[in-house]
Amino acid sequence: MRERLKANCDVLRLSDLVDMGQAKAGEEIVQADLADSQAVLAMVKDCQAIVHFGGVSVEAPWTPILQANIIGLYNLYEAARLHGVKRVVFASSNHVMGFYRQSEVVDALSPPRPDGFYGLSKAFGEDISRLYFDRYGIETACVRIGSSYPEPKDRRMLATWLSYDDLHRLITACLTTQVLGHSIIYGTSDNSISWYDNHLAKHIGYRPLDSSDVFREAVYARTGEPDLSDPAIQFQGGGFVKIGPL
Ligand code: 15L
Repeated sequence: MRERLKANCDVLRLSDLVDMGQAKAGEEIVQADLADSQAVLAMVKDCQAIVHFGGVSVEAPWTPILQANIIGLYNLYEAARLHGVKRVVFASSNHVMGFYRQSEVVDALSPPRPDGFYGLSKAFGEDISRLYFDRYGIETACVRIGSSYPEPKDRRMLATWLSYDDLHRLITACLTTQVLGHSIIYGTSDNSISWYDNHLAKHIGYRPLDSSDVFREAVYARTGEPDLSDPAIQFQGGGFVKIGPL
């Protein structure tokens, strides 16, 4: 999103745990460890809005997830509160809901069923953002991103795919809708096969313009018949439901 998000602001402040090199025109770079509260405080100073895509983004052992996704989220919301930032777009994940079946459709009110420590940490992010909305009025869009890649890589991603352009449209909608509140929205393109119902997020005004449908035949042709006894085929979280010590 680095290039696309420049259209949304005068100055785009970027941050990562690792060195991002030189800032380009219209950018600032603040290297920060999310688990370091002082570093996060400095990162958030003077920001008008936060698009939080940091942290561990796949299933992983508990310790790094605790540091970046749990303590890191607390540090981020404390920094937002202290600096008066009023809007956050939080990259949540479909893995908050990974143990729903691929034969089910979930909406924003379906109870979370995380498929691992990663999904659990995203459910925590959704909860802490709700607390900071209820107490301090910091609005957050919890975007349960499906699979954002140039193309769907497998049959599961026909349901979860989110094009880069639609992801940018979605972030833009979250940043610009007049009243966001604390909202949960599924981040996918306009895919005919879908496990997600966004009828409770109409106020955000997101309209996907892309669809996995154009890739469907090719994906079917290059992938084998699914083994219906495989949990990765049964559950929405796909292979994530089988990763790690759980
Ligand atoms: C995610 O949450 C991950 O960040 C991403 O790497 C994908 O694996 C995606 O979910 C997915 O479910 O395909």
